[in-house]
Order: sequence, then C-alpha cells, then structure tokens
Amino acid sequence: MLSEKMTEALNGQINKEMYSAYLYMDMSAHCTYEGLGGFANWFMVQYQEEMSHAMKIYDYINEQGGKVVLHAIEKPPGNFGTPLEMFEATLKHEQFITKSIHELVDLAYEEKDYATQIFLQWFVTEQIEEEANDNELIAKLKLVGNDGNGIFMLDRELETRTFTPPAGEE
Ligand code: OFO
Repeated sequence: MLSEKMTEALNGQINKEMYSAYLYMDMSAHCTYEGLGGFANWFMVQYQEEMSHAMKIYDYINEQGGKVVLHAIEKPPGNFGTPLEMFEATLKHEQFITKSIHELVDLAYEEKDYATQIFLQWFVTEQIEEEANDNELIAKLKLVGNDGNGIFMLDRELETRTFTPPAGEE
C-alpha cells in the first residue's frame, strides 16, 4: 500500500523518465540529421531504456493499488551541439535523475515503506550504470577531439548498441 505522498512522488518520477525518453529521442533525431547514425542508434536505445523505466514505475504503482496520474511532458531544449556537448548534457541530466531517485529513497525510508525501498534499489543501481556510460563516452570524445576519423570510428562502435529489457520485462 502506497501513501498519497509516495504515489505522487512516484508519478512525478514517471514524468521525469518520460521526459528523459523524449529528450533522448530528440537527440537521436538530431544525430540522424547530422549524419551520425551510430550516435542516433545509441540515443534511440537510451529512449527505449527510459520508456522501460517509466513503465516499471507505472506497473509498480498499479500493483500496489495506487493511481497512476500522467502529467504533461516538457519540450526538450533542442540545439544540442557537438557529440561531446550532447553527452555532457546527458550526464548532467542523469545526475539530476539520480538525485531524484535518491529523494524517493529518502521518502520511502521516512515513511517506513519497505516495499518501495526494495523496489527503488533497482533504480539506484541503474543510475550508477547510466552515469558510468556517459562518463566513458565523454572521456572517449575528449580523446578524439575534432578528429573526423575518430568520430567516424566511435559512430560505428555506437551502432552496435542494442536494447535489453530489464529483468521481468522481456
Ligand atoms: Fe531512467 O535513467 Fe536515465 O533518465
């Protein structure tokens, strides 16, 4: 059973995950337009991941007998710039999401909501991976700099990323 406050906070997180999906979908379109198919693929897989995060919370609220309430999704900022700038913006956004997940965990502890504490552990771990992926790509892009060949090679590497649904959602 979820408290009203917890339900509202989880609904807020659905919206943030949906915004993340929207943001990465837009970044993917930007990369396609710029002729960077591999980067576009990476962001489209990220879009799929974010949708699955939103659905995980959606299913959890339903399972707990809470009411899912969907809010408007904000427009992404556009003007994404270079691949390096895009990944720096992605990392910044993921740090914001990590903070939001940690605030949910704080609330679950405050409310002695043991089920939600356990449910959120998956997201805590996932955020470590999200930030690590972005940091790795930022490091590679810094190494490559403005070298067109390096960007081309990295684009080919990112072409291979595929979406794996989280356990229980296959
Ligand atoms: Fe859902 O992890 Fe990114 O935002």
